[in-house]
Amino acid sequence: MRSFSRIAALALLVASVSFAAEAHDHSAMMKSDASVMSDDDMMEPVKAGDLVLSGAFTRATLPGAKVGGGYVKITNQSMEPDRLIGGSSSVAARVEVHEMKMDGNVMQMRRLKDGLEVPAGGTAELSPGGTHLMLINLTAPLKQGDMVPVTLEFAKAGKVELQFMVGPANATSMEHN
Ligand SMILES: [Cu+2]
Repeated sequence: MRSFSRIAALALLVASVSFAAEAHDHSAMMKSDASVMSDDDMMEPVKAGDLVLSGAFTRATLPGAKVGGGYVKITNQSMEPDRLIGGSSSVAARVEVHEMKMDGNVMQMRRLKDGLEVPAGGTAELSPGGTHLMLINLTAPLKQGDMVPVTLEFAKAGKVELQFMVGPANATSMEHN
């Protein structure tokens, strides 16, 4: 009886140790992979006329943050160029198209008044550190795992609503490289 309980206790100890090790490995993996989202998180590409929009994502924001970024890849299957001229969202007062530009030694962003061209048969990519959508005056923090509806407006294709997946604050891409 005594040896049985000792074996049972040992088995329990081994089980809990291996569980802890597994939990630890898992959290380490989650941490190192936090900036890249898995294929499971990716939205299906959205077709709008001759445009295909894919990999739409935004990033989690801290409470009180006024702005968030929006990133998406736009492919134009037409022989004519189109132009992303703006957008709107229920989670922000305004949505603008911004570019990053060096001003002396300082990287600044500013609104592209004429929007962003999507070349004929080509691609325009909005990405962190580059041209992006700016969600201005957020109505609430963007929470990781949520979906945010954003309507993009194109000169030719018109208005297209799509869902942006909210990734981690440091997400760099939703595309699997
Ligand atoms: Cu911006």
